Amino acid sequence: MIKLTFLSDTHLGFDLPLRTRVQKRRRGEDFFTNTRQVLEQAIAGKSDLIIHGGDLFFRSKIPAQIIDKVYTLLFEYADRGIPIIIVPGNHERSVLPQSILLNHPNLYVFQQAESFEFIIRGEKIIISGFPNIRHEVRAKFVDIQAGLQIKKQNLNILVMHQAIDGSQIVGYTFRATPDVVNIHEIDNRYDLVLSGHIHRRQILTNGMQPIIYSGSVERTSFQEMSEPKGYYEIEMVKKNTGWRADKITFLELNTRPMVDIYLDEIIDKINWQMLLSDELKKLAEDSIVRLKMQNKTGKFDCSRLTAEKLRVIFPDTMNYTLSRSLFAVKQEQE
Ligand SMILES: [Mn+2]
Repeated sequence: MIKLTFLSDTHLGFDLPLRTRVQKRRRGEDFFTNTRQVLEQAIAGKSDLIIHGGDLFFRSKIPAQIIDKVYTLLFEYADRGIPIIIVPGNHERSVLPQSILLNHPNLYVFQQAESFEFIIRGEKIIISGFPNIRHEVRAKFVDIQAGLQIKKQNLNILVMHQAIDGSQIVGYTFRATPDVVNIHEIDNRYDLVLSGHIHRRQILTNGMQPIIYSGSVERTSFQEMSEPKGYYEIEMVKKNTGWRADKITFLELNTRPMVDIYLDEIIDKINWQMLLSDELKKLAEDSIVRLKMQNKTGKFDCSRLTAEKLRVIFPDTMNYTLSRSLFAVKQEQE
């Protein structure tokens, strides 16, 4: 049996400014905490390989200090003996920043379409993959795949960072467009397909092999507010007919609650600050709050919601964001 830990979309560096004028809670450390948690559990659970499906960082231009913080973390776990394989995502512009820390022999990063070989307990495992293709992946996929190694008797795994036919986010299913991989073109000799990019965890199938999205390790937007976050542990077993995914387990990570507060009944009252504060007292103290309007066409004075005032109302343990609906209201008044 070969045990894999699969995570993706860690978006490290998100909401982690280096110098800030105002001291307030940032969400950045939550992403590091969950990433570390996955790596820690992979070690404790004796995974043979850790695979990261991309969007390691939250964007392509990253301050050096954050690059070092991320790579130091990877280096630390690679040094504990488990190979870590990473496919660069779209947020990295398909290339990870260079660093001496990436030279650890247990760190593998796809620089192009290529295949990495591992021998584990006498079994040959080939992990093939390619950095995110931003445009027209559907037209390119067959050619890319042809450049990858695949041998029937080995455990063959394909890793990517793409939308695939049938993958879903809230209210949308990706299908048959130029930037979506054709699920029927995935080589049936792969025993397992792993992908990053879609932040909702899900398993697709084309009748050939499981196609797994682990989703993001924390919520990057309110679109993901109702989705559990975590990663997968996958046990591959060699049967007479070949390798099979014998056990696929989603392991949930702690996430902070995301909550919407509607201001319609509050915003025009003289004591709106107190009313909002009362609403916040009903929430978990680490909530991430979005302020919203239900009635977007009403005449409300949203200019009251200055950062200065909100900072006083919100406890330091919370984060808040303003919904676009508030700005829509404001515009209508002008
Ligand atoms: Mn992502």
